[in-house]
Amino acid sequence: MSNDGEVLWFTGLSGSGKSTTARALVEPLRVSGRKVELLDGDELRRTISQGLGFSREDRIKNVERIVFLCKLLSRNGVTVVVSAITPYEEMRAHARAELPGYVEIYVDCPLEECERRDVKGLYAKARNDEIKQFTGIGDPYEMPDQPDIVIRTHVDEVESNVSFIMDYLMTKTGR
Ligand code: GGZ
Repeated sequence: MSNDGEVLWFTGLSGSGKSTTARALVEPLRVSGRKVELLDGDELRRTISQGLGFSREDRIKNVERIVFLCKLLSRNGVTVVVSAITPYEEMRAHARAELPGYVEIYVDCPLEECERRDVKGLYAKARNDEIKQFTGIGDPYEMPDQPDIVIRTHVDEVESNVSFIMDYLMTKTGR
């Protein structure tokens, strides 16, 4: 039997609530006895993916690097929580194929709601053409084909989404 840690991979639009939910999940995962590492797309782009842009090619490179890190961590029993837009099905298929503990969590939030929140003002910039290839505006977000979990951040609270994910893991892994 594999002792790989789970890789809880949050995918969704910018501003959909991926990072908020991912951060809130860390503590309950630790309480359940897991060693946990959080990999946030935004932070990784300032470190291991510094210099990469948002072309299809660069996004794929970015995600490949994250998958590589996940592999190292998860095969040593660490549960990894990833928050990255991961907009293309091809990338998610790669992550799924490479990572035995991969659990895909689609953070479902309508574009209009993400744009209304516009926490960092990026949607406004994208609408003004100041940011090209912004996901959902000038670049596609392909809806996940086969997510393991779907959460709806415009309908449900963070705590209830976190409980839902913990219940899923309990059913699947017994802890
Ligand atoms: C999408 C962009 C872009 C463009 C800058 N498209 O919401 P944020 O601000 O804090 O997180 C987003 C982050 C996306 O990085 P990822 O590594 O998650 O993307 S991917 O999986 O597609 O490689 C957003 C910001 O960077 N950002 N320009 N053009 N998001």
